[in-house]
Order: sequence, then C-alpha cells, then structure tokens
Amino acid sequence: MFSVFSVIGLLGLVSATPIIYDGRAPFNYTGEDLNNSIDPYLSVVKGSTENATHYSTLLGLLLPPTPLWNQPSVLPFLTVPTEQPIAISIDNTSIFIPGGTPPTPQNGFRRTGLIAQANGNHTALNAITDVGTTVFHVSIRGDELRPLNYTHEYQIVWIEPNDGSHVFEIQLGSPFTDPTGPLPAPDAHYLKVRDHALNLLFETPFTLEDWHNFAVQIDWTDRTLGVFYSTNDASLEAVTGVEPNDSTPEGAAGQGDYHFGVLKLPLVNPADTPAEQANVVYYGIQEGTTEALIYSGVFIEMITEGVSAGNGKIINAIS
Ligand SMILES: *[C@@H]1O[C@H](CO)[C@@H](O)[C@H](O)[C@H]1NC(C)=O
Ligand SMILES: *[C@@H]1O[C@H](CO)[C@@H](O)[C@H](O)[C@H]1NC(C)=O
Ligand SMILES: *[C@@H]1O[C@H](CO)[C@@H](O)[C@H](O)[C@H]1NC(C)=O
Ligand SMILES: *[C@@H]1O[C@H](CO)[C@@H](O)[C@H](O)[C@H]1NC(C)=O
Ligand SMILES: *[C@@H]1O[C@H](CO)[C@@H](O)[C@H](O)[C@H]1NC(C)=O
Ligand SMILES: *[C@@H]1O[C@H](CO)[C@@H](O)[C@H](O)[C@H]1NC(C)=O
Ligand SMILES: CC(=O)N[C@H]1CO[C@H](CO)[C@@H](O)[C@@H]1O
Repeated sequence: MFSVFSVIGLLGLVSATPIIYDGRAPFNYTGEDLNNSIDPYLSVVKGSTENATHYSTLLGLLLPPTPLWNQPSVLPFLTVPTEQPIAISIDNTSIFIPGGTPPTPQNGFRRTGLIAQANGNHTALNAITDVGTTVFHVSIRGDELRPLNYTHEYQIVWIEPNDGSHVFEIQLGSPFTDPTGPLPAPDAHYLKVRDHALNLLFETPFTLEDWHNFAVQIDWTDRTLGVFYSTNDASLEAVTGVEPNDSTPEGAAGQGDYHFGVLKLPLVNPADTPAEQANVVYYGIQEGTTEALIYSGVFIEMITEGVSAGNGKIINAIS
C-alpha cells in the first residue's frame, strides 16, 4: 500500500543535501519558544519594551509557506506544509538596545530580526556554516496589510561579521543617502542582492503576494558569491556567475551571524547637525509606522551533493 504519508516521507529525503542549519519553523515551535530564543532562532534583536512575539508572529496554518520545500510533487493537490511562516514586524517601539557600556539605543533604526542559532549558541553555529562553500536559503513575501515605505532603505537578510559589515545583503526601498536624494529611488520596489562592497549583484521586482526564493552561495575561502532565485514553486536557478567579494575579512573575522527580518533606516533630519545627519544608527527621521515582511524556507546547506533547488531537485553549484 502506497500511503500519503510514505510519499511525503520520501519527498522529505530527496530534498536533502547536507543541511547544516534548518531555520524552517516546525509546527511545535511556539510563541514561548520564540520569547525565550529557543533554537533555531535568537530573537533578541527587537524593541526592548516588548517580548519577541509582539514583533514576530508564527503563522501556523494561516498562510502557506514557500511551496518550494513544502509541496509534494507526486500529489500536487495535497499540500502538507512542514514549516510555519513567520511574520516579522516593526513599529515605533522597535528600538534595539544592544549590549555595551553604556547600552545605547539605536534611535535611528526601527528593527526586528531573527538570528540563526543552534544549541543555544549562534557564534558556534557560524564556525560550522561559514567555512568551505555553503548556501544560505531564504524565502520572502510581502504583508499586504502592513506594507513597507519605499522612500526608506530596508536591510532584510544578511550575514554580519563582528566588524558590522555584511558579507552579502538583501535590500528593499531607497538606499539611505546624506544628503537625501530624489525619492523614491527608481528601483525602490525591487529586492536587491548586494555584495560586501554594496555592489548590486541581482534585482527583481518585489511583488507582494509572491514568495521570492533566494539562495546565496558563499565560498568562504576564495571569498566569492553566487545567487540563485525563483518565485513560488518554480525551482531555483542561478542568476549570477561566481562574483568576487574579497573586501570581506579573511578567515574567522569574516564569519558572522545569519540575520533575517526588517531593519528600516531613517531619512536625514534637516534639524540635526551634519555629524548627526551622517549617523544613521542613532539619528534621523522615522514615522513609527507598523510594517512587516513574511519569511519561510530559511536553511543553510553544504554543496557536497549540489544545491537544493526545490521540488526535490538538486542542481550544480555556480562555478
Ligand atoms: C519539535 O519536535 C521535534 C521532533 O520531535 C523535536 O526534536 C524538537 O525539539 C521540538 N521542538 C520544539 C521547539 O519543541
Ligand atoms: C510572549 O510574550 C508575550 C508578550 O509579553 C506574552 O503576551 C506572551 O504570553 C508570551 N508568550 C508565551 C507563550 O510565553
Ligand atoms: C514577556 O512575557 C512574560 C511572560 O508572558 C511577561 O511576564 C513579561 O511581562 C513580558 N515582558 C514584556 C516586556 O512584555
Ligand atoms: C516614535 O518614537 C520616538 C522615540 O521614542 C518618539 O520621539 C516619536 O514621537 C514617536 N513617534 C510616534 C509617531 O509615535
Ligand atoms: C558559544 O560558542 C563560542 C564559539 O564556539 C564559544 O566561545 C562560547 O563560549 C559559546 N558560548 C556559550 C554561552 O556557550
Ligand atoms: C514614508 O516616508 C516618508 C519619508 O520619511 C514620509 O514622508 C511618508 O509620510 C511616509 N509614509 C507613510 C505612509 O508613513
Ligand atoms: C561583484 C564584485 O566584484 N564585488 C566586489 C567584491 O570585493 C571586491 C574587493 O573589495 C570589490 O572590488 C568588488 O567590486
């Protein structure tokens, strides 16, 4: 007898190259887990006045996650998701106060983010995920009721070494400039993948109701990037070649936390001093609006057996 469950079990197997971090929220992952930074997420990057569940919502069955890893291709009508999407929002309380002496609130930003974590230790995970060649997967969707404001810059996915730079980043909106240029920027509504030096590697229109699936291949030794992309249930395809990224620090200094969420930069405030105007972390204009993005399909894999492209397919790494 060929049961529905054995079909799903099989599909689970074929999608696996060695996965070294799985950030696809299982259905037993609860708000209490999120509040307490239980694996697979560290949830401390958020406003200081509210618990994590105020900003990040586990959607359960309310919305299907990206179909890429969740649709049995043998029985396409039978969609049994294996993960729940997460809505990540900001509002005017989303002022992060990082550790440090004295703790200084990041008043220029509004931000909520989740950081990949395993065994309660995100730093130890980086030493596993940021060596050799690894692929960082993430799927992003809009939240029609809580849209972003495209006159601002948003950093939504990145890897951050200790020097605060980004090995790569996915960005939306109009890049922050001082002085403020014409707004919105012509490609404000595009999802943009940038390298460490902020060069544009790939961009695509951010249609709110589609799942936008990204995978970024990083060669940590040669310091190069490659980008894969698709929408909804289309399998991932390479959209760049191997791109040099050697402004990234070498070795451990270039390893960093895998972040996803909503980080909204301010606009320059004409009332501030020139030094303050250039200091985006602490100064600038924010409207305090409630805005959100929705995430699923977050995981990291090695390329020893190729790259997971969705629908049970494994494709070659970019070379
Ligand atoms: C969810 O269930 C899996 C499998 O039983 C278990 O390994 C995991 O620890 C559970 N996660 C949480 C957050 O309870
Ligand atoms: C998480 O924090 C929120 C906000 O304080 C609280 O309402 C909620 O009860 C917490 N959730 C759990 C499951 O502990
Ligand atoms: C977070 O949730 C806990 C438990 O539900 C509650 O006791 C606490 O007051 C909440 N803290 C904030 C900042 O809302
Ligand atoms: C947002 O918060 C800032 C800093 O706490 C405050 O100065 C500002 O008035 C608030 N804006 C709104 C619209 O509530
Ligand atoms: C986390 O891992 C790092 C690197 O392996 C280690 O130095 C640190 O002590 C660990 N932290 C905790 C709290 O275990
Ligand atoms: C979007 O940001 C601009 C620039 O700060 C501001 O003028 C506008 O009111 C904002 N729109 C909304 C809907 O908040
Ligand atoms: C795509 C690309 O070449 N990106 C950058 C990678 O890093 C080097 C070194 O800083 C830059 O020159 C490249 O522009």
